[in-house]
Amino acid sequence: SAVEYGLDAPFSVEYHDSIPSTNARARDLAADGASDTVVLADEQTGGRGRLDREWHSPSGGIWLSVLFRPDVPMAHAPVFTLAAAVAVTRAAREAGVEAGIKWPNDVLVRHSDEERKLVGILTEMEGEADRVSWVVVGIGVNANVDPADLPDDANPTSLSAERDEPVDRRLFAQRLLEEFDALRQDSANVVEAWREYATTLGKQVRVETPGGSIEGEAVDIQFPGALVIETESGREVVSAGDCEHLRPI
Ligand code: BTX
Repeated sequence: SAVEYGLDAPFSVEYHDSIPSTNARARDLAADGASDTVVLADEQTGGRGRLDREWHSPSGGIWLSVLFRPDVPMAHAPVFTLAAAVAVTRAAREAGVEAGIKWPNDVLVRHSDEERKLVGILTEMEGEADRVSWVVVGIGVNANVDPADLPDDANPTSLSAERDEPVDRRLFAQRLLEEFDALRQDSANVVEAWREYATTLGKQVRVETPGGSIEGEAVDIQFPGALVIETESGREVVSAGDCEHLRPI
């Protein structure tokens, strides 16, 4: 069913009942020269995660992509993934759901036995090394969806399952975009805000990267989004793009 979004956001908003992928649509808009645009859908039929994984996007979620053109070098762009994670965590907490952030791009809710995945974030970009041309930050929020309709190997949860009642999607998207807008213009403070919600720091972890696995204590996050791991042989810094999996050990 169509949602009456009518967002009062610092972006122009394009709404779809159903679309293959809001990120793909936002990339097309970028190629046409657009900026400061949000693509929002009730359902995606070809939602994508990182490393070309599938992102299940049934009707009832908040599937959105933010297209903008920040004046930053390419290497700084990962900070916008952190900004999105902070923004969505704040919106979730305002909606009564105690979410936290698992590096690099998951927003989770802790239950006694496990952490369940509430949100996924996928950032894509294009440009030159010294300046990005555009960034698309895709944010998939399991809002009013039944976790039973999502792949259970991912331990999914949703806002409606956590609250036992549906969330007002218009209000949630509005808060999320307001927070994101403020953070994208204040990227130096994003890392600090991120630390406040991080569930990864202080834990023993194993990170799988293309170069092999790295084990140790996750001790800090570094601008623009790398994880610092204290290993037996010293400190290692893993960029978000190199993380294939992160597991507690
Ligand atoms: P990721 O690669 O970190 O996570 C993908 C994995 O998450 C999948 O392999 C699957 O196990 C699990 N998964 C799939 N769907 C869900 C779901 N709805 N809830 C919980 N777990 C799930 C995360 O990638 C990045 C996802 C970004 C999605 C947004 S939605 C708007 C935009 N459009 C688009 O196509 N992608 C982004």
